[in-house]
Amino acid sequence: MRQWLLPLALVALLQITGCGVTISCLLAPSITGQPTNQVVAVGQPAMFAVAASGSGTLGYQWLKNGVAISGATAASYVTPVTSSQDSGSSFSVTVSNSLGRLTSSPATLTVSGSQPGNLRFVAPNGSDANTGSISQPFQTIQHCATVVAEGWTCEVRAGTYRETVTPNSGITIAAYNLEAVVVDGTDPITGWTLDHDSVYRASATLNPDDTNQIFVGSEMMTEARWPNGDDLFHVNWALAKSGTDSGHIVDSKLPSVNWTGAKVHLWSGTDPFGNETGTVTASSAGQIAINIQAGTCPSICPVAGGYYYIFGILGALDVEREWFYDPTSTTVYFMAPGKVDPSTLDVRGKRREYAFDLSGRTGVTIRNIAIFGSTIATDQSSSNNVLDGISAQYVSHFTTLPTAPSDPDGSGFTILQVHVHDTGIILNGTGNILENSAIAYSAGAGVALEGNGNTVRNNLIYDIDYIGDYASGIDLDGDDNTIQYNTVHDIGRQGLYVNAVANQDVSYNNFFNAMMLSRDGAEIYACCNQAASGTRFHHNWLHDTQSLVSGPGDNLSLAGVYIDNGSSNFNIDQNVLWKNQAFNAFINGAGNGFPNSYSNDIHNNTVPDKSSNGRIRVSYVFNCTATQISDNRVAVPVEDSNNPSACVITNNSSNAPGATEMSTSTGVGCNFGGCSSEGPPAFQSGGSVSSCPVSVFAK
Ligand SMILES: [Ca+2]
Repeated sequence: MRQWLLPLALVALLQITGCGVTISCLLAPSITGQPTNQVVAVGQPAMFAVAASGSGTLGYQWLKNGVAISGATAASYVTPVTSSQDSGSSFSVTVSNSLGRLTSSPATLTVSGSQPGNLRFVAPNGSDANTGSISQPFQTIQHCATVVAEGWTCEVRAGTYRETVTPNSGITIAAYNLEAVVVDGTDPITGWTLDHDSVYRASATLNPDDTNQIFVGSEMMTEARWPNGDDLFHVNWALAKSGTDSGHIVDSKLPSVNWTGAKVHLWSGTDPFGNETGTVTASSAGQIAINIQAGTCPSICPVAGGYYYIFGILGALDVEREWFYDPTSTTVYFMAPGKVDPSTLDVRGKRREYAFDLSGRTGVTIRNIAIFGSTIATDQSSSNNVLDGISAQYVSHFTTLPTAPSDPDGSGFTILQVHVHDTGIILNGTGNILENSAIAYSAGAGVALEGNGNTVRNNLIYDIDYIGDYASGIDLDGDDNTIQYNTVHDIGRQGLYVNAVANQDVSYNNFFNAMMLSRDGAEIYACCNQAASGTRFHHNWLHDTQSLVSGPGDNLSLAGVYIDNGSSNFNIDQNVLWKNQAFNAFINGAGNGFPNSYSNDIHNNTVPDKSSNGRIRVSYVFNCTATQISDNRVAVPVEDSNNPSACVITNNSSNAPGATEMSTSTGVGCNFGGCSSEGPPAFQSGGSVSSCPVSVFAK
């Protein structure tokens, strides 16, 4: 597994506090992430990790085939180099504190029979004219990946590789011996000269569109903007004032800059369930004229009280970390951190969209490789590829939400769909697997799950959809997909956007902190007029949905799961939902001309949430007789409102069965360093809800 898990696992341990500073909540150990099976080549080490929580200092003891391993007493364990005799061994770990001890599920080590004859090596100091042996390595991954045949492996040595790899089918590309390998989509920017004040300029050809990013080391810098601020989610918004309309923003705080030609980003309207962008066409004191996409008012629309910022103009470049790119003169302007000469820093611009392009490829495995400022693509003809142990940061970036060329459903909200399907890790085709990977920082999706029969398992996906459209932690298109054991958190809008509804298994995931830059949505959101078949959301944790700042539309749904506008036939059971701002589960039957919804079944979930807003709500289902809300363990009554016919709402109370299959041995979410989160509170005897979270839920 991954070298970076070691420090992250230690950090995760420090973060597990359960009840903050209170001392009344003493928790026995529990395992929030089980060790997973590992496959390594002969002669390589393997790494096993566990995520656990509990009060005080946790003790660990790893076991091989049930026998304690001397010295293996941390949250993760790296084996000695493996031989074929190790294949089939079972590894588990006992976790203990003063209140108890328990042993994890076993994980199996498989040692694959790769022999030196079908290995080739790549190293930054190699040459593509070499033979590819370990002492005469190639220099580029691309060269290795196109000269070896099916069944061969490219072993990549430590270093940074600036390329887009389009490999042969059937090969494996892996970090040799868990060395730190980065495939980087950025190139250095050099040749800086002082332009004015502390702003330097350099000649560089970046992209002519809205996808440019500038980095210093691993930190993303900020495209010049007003008001100043560089947090992708806790945005420093300006507030549009009285007089603002669909063609103007009025704000006496606007600095006296000629904003003509700048871009504007808005989170504004009566129900702003998406953000919008536009261009500034004229500028005067306290006012700008803007050109925004038509058709979204009043829901998503420039209005007084709406949030906005202006960006993409040199006149806005006035603080450290800000940059501006002029595509006409191919010049980058930059005020570096500390106002230093950028020549003294590692300044880089994004130049490549993909680290790996597996379009049309079959049977490629990419393992234990980090990617930066780029992502991995597949297409409709990609099949049976495996992405394992990928650590990806800044996968996709864009800043504008243009009108889409087509509007198939005629809703006029095509700005919501910008880059929903072609950003993040793009898993298209069939039979592909993304597992044991961490994906962070995407303006669009974290994973765009476009094809059929693909699997997304045991991944950590966070800081996604900072553009605030319908891109999601996981965008679910195509059918027959499996989404299990993922932790998905801190998302501009929904954690999971359900766009295809046949035979989807969404289970054992931990979704939280969705809807940070949006309204009227949920951790899991299905819309509109979707008729599901064989699709089940079960054994998930769905919690802590909230908009980061209040405003118009803030009283609408910010739910755990939300079946919206005429969608039908979803099965939602054995989930635990809590601390979602408005409704833990919500069926909104019909609206906006959509047909009636029917046959949604929400049963045997546990909702340990005392807030009156934490109820399960069923509204506007015009024929509700086939809708069932039953056996849910809830602290507040189910809301049955505006349903002209009776819904089947039975046995929901603090003494109902609830999620009977969620117990202390149930693993939820991913299971490596960084995956731990606070668990749900618990119902207590008598039906009250504890004020303390517990790491796993037990009735
Ligand atoms: Ca600025």
